[in-house]
Amino acid sequence: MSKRVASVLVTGAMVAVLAACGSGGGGSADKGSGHKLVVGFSQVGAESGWRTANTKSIQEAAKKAGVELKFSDAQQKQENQIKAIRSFIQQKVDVIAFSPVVESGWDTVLKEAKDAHIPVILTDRAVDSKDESLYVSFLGSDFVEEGKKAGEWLVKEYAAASGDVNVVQLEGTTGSAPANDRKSGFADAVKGEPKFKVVASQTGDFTRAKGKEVMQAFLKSQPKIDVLYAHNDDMALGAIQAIEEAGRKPGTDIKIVSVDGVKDAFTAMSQGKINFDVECNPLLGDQLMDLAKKVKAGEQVPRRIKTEEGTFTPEQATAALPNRQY
Ligand code: GZL
Repeated sequence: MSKRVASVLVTGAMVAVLAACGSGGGGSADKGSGHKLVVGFSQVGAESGWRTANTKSIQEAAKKAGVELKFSDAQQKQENQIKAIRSFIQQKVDVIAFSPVVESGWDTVLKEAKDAHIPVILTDRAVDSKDESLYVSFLGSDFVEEGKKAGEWLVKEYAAASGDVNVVQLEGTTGSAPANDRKSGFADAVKGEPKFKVVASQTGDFTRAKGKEVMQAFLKSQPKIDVLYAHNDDMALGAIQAIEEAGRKPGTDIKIVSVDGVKDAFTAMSQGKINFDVECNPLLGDQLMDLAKKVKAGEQVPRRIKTEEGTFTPEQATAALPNRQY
């Protein structure tokens, strides 16, 4: 069974303080000052099973840690996240945390938070800002690594194949860190193997509906599809519907490699419909609350905290299904 390691791997000179702070659970976050720690969190949306698990993890962790959480759902719109951050600044929250829906366009509002002396923590997705003073820490996965793992599996899976292997790619939200990085990591992993041809690549915006719609278009426009690489399970699950409605067998006629590792994808794997899944861990809540407490207390925290994740074959997913939390 693939080892699912959600340990914290700390980069940079700082010593990891997260492990020392235990589960972050229990007790109030006010350290006897009487003031409850207030965190403003701007969430991308509710576009996928991964996202709802991430939201649940953050909300439950806040409750457990005695943190007052002001939570806003941006419905995948950057302007809504910017509005939410401005509102948190007006409310003078202690810490702002968010998962940026796209990488660019954050400097202005993050500068406003900095001028208001409110520290910002990035979770899940990164920003491409050059000014590192605009946030204190980034907690989340390495998406390039995830794309690489998907590509490496494909290279192994088709090691004996001689002819062209036609790949279609369902990309995540345009401009988002996971879409950019999972695409580049995958491309790097297969670039030495000319047999792999990415014959079509388009965004499915991380949703089932769009994933299905784009896969329907691929099936119409592409004479030969051997593999689907989906940047998340929800798009893969939508694509499975399209493949089956076209009278083809997902996992057999068209092999599928995906990312996230949500329960519904594990069920599809147990049915032979998805061939490999690269895990992306959404359970960041406890680590985020521990970070927020330390940041508020003025303690040193790591600039980059990377969650370690596993990969799953159908056998491993089937075995993991009964205990899968999300
Ligand atoms: C990855 C996260 C992505 C997931 C998708 O950390 O940002 O967004 O892979 C989700 O399921 O929509």
